[in-house]
Amino acid sequence: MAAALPCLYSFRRCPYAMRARLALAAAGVQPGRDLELREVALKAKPPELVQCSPKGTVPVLALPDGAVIEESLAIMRWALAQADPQGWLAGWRDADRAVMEALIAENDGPFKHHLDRFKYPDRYPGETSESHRLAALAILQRWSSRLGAGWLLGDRPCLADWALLPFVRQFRLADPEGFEGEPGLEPLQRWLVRFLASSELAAVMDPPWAERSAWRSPTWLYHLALRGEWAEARRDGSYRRSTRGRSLEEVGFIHLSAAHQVGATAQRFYADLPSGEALLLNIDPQRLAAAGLRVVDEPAPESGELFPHLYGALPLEAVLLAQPLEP
Ligand SMILES: N[C@@H](CCC(=O)N[C@@H](CS)C(=O)NCC(=O)O)C(=O)O
Repeated sequence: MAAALPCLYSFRRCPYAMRARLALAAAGVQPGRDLELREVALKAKPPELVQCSPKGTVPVLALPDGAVIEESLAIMRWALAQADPQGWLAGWRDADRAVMEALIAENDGPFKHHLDRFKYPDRYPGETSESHRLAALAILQRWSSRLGAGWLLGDRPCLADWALLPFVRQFRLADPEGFEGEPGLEPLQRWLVRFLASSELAAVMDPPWAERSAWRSPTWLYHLALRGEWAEARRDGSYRRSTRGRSLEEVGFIHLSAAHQVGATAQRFYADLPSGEALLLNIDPQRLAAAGLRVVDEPAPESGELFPHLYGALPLEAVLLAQPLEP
């Protein structure tokens, strides 16, 4: 049996997860070979993540010996302890490392605080987005003044550059034109542009570092639904399709798949659909049981392979996530 790999729970667009992936990639860690990567949807966290890290944030690195690293910065340090060929931490003096710590603390504390309130004003009623934009900008001005030689601590990037860049990227995304037109920020604008165009960033924003759809938990059940039929079910309050072109009433049960069966089911019955027309429903079997519904494993007529069958209509509250099926 193959040895268990460390497992990284990640979310593609999360700046904390991005910095962790950047460090792991820099250390030469390869998903599939050295690491299992599990992309999660934050609104439907798989039980495996919550079990190993009850606080439920990403990134989380679960090691084969049972240790769990729950903070992005700690994951970066773990990665660099494996290998640090670009010298993110290696080769710097203690005083430089102390400056890195202080910059990262300023980012994770005050800068992130103001960034959230500027970027998501709806989540913070009573707060003025503009005052938070200005407070974040004041921090960016200070960082910018450090970038004379190109990077925060000199002429090569260090841990702090990689730890801060995903957050400055987010600040820009909230108002790209405003950011690019901001006077007196040229060194920081150049620093960010170089990062945005970098092969390092590109590598961790695409598979295998960042899948476009969530990892499938073996503890959940799955059903492929047509977008229109799912929209109808949401209006009606429950879903009553058995499989493509057949209703629950016609068949007597709803066809489901286990995690490992989704790919083959999608290929067999939904491969001709335009992208986005088939949705993968992630179903919590405990919620089915709580609703008094029965799921029975029964053989498919031709292959004899056992598939889960749901006897009854699928209640909306048992569906944790409806995600477009990726080819
Ligand atoms: N201090 C943590 C913060 C991680 C964090 O807050 N991640 C966000 C996503 S960007 C998260 O998982 N939020 C939980 C949620 O949205 O439910 C770290 O450095 O790893």
